[in-house]
Amino acid sequence: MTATIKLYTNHGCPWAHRAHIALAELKLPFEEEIIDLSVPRTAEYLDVNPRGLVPSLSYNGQIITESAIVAQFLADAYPSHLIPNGGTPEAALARARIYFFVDTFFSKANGHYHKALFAKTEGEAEEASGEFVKQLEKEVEPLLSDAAPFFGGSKTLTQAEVLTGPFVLRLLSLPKNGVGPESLIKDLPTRTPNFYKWTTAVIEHPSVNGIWNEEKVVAGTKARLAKLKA
Ligand SMILES: N[C@@H](CCC(=O)N[C@@H](CS)C(=O)NCC(=O)O)C(=O)O
Repeated sequence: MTATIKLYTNHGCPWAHRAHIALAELKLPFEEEIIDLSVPRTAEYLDVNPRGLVPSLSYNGQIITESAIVAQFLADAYPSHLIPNGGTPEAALARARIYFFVDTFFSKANGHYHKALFAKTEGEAEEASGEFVKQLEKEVEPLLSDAAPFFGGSKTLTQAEVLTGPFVLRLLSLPKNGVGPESLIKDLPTRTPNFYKWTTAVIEHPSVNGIWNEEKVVAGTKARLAKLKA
């Protein structure tokens, strides 16, 4: 029997975007409800997710929240090319590699990127940007040496791209559009060629860029930054 899937989402949210990539890649039909994040959450939505965050997934009436857990649930429920299910040492190793990559991307690099965007002075922004590229070079670049074009030599998207794709889109787009220093991306082709090649493939994939609205995300980020600076 086909499952009834409903995604509570907002297309500007990178975390919710993860669920869109997984659902698109697994070709699962779903209904979506856009949650307006500019106003307090309704009592109805707080019944769905008491934390008030997006995404939330309703799967045959069962609610699953937290984007990484939603993506994991979908990959587990629908075994596919995204990630092998466990059960053998080979599969467990492939899973460990993917999750180590995702952990490295977020724990070593992405925080510096975020710091560069939200820095109070140009000096602070450049310092964070330098650290971002340094960490990409040291920690992330080696993990993409066999990307072909996706993680681990895969020709198709993997769970690594499901979890990082929305952030890769923003990472390349925002500095080009006047958000954050250009030094965040300027040297990527020469200093992190594996990473740069991989990002190019990631952002071109229709499952990744299907709900991407660059203009809106750039404008939204600029507005958030202006509000913080005021
Ligand atoms: N850890 C959560 C983070 C989700 C999150 O922060 N969502 C933001 C939008 S990008 C949100 O719902 N914010 C609403 C609010 O803070 O009121 C996840 O991975 O699902």
